Amino acid sequence: MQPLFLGLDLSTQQLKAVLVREDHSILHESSVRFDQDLPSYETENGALKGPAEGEVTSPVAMWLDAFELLAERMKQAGVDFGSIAAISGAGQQHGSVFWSYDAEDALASLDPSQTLTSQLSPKAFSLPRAPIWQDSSTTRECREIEEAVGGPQILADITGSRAYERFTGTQIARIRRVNAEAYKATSRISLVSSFMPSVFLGRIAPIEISDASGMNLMNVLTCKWDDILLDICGGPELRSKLGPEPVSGGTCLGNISSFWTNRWGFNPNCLIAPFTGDNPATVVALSFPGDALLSLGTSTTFLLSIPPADIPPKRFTTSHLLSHPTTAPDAQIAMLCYKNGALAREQVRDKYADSDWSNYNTLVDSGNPGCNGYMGLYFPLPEIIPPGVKGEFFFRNGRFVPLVQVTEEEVPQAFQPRMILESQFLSIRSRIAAILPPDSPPLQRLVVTGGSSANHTIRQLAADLFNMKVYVSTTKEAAGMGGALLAKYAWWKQNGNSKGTFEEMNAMMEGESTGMKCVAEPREEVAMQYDGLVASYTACEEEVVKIWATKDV
Ligand code: XUL
Repeated sequence: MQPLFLGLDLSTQQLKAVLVREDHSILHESSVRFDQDLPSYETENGALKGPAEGEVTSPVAMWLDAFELLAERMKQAGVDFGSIAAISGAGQQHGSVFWSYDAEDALASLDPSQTLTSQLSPKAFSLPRAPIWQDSSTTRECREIEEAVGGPQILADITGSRAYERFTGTQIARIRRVNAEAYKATSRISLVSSFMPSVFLGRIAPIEISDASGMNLMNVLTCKWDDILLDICGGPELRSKLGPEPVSGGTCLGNISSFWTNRWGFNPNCLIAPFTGDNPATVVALSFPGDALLSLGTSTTFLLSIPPADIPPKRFTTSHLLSHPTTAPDAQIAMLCYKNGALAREQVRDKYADSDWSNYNTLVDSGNPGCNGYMGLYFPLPEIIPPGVKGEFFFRNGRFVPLVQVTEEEVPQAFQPRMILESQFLSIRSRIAAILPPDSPPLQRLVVTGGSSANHTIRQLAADLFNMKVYVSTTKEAAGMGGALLAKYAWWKQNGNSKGTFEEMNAMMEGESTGMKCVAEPREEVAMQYDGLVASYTACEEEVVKIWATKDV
């Protein structure tokens, strides 16, 4: 029997499965979309807003239902669960699941004749809704934690990031403040990525190092919890709520629980490995040294695998430094993350291109770089970069056009599809030099992934604007694929390669998994025009930040 490896990706809008063979080729993919497939939870794009300003959550029971539905779909498609040798995966970063004191018992005694949801929800959770990465309700806690350690740069020096609203430490601090009862009733706190293996193991799994870097609670160089930060965010009891120190990718956490063997026919020897965040999993699946990764999903992220920084530099004030899931301490990941990615582009498509991507592309293709002097910054959700800014901001030849004055003449509608792409990408481009380690060779390739990476117009604009050749991988589901590779890594280490590195495992499979195809090349004269636009973008963004500070929109 050929061993198979399952990678699961619990993202904002769906749960996906990628099942691969030992040579990393894909045997099967399935998915469950939360809004469409589980409408009773009434989520919009997988999330619920409110009740408090800035709060964004997802129902934990919906995720459990999604596990059942996904398993059902895989079974219908003929997947032989008994052949799966190991499971790992990826979760949207930062989201947290609060377990009750009944959780360990409930997980350990799951009855295979009943569903996960009926047995775990609500009794195994002290909060029925998990705060997710789109949440921006913790500004007060962000300032408090930064002040308590001596400022944002000091926090970034320790954890790899200054305080961000979505990071789990401040989320915990806010729940402790506004819902002390729930905090008290919490036995353990998981990230989305450690919640998933917990359900497979039948006990609460440790948190993984790369995803732990998105909490503002772990020392990014030593990969250990920082007691001072733990105390600031959750008091002395937080250490026990977080469980053991974070673990590396490829560790073997144990075997799958009898619930899964009896209910779905999994092999009792199936290994469960730590899951990581969706962004680190994408790096694991697609990154080669010298590549930049642009993930165009619900969020936009720009990712670089970099050698470890011995002196955490000033440059990390708007970017993040994450421990590498498999290669820490010899590598780290630098990341920029934007909340307004695909959903913001879709809003512009719906408003100005008749909700149709081919109309959208025609409008983009008929415009010029720099949109004849127009620039538009679009932040329907409070943004991460620049922090907290919300709304739409337009400029004509560098001059701010207040929204009340926006007429067809001032800001032509037909330019907007191109304007949003340009400003989203120029924001990244203006920050690349700052996140590259000093003396780095120029980046070789831009690997694009995520939903919008299938759009040829967006690929060409990226090639021109970043002045890099754009590649796509044959692997469409990069995070799920990264999860499947992490599953195989744990299994491979258990099977005679205990000291082997992830890179060694992959080198044996060269060419099988990561077929990269060049899909767009920069056009020299267009790329030169974009070089000149970086400074104009930065000036507009600075103006937006000033305007936002005075709320004079
Ligand atoms: C990364 C981030 C998002 C989520 C999306 O910091 O917040 O990219 O991981 O799933």
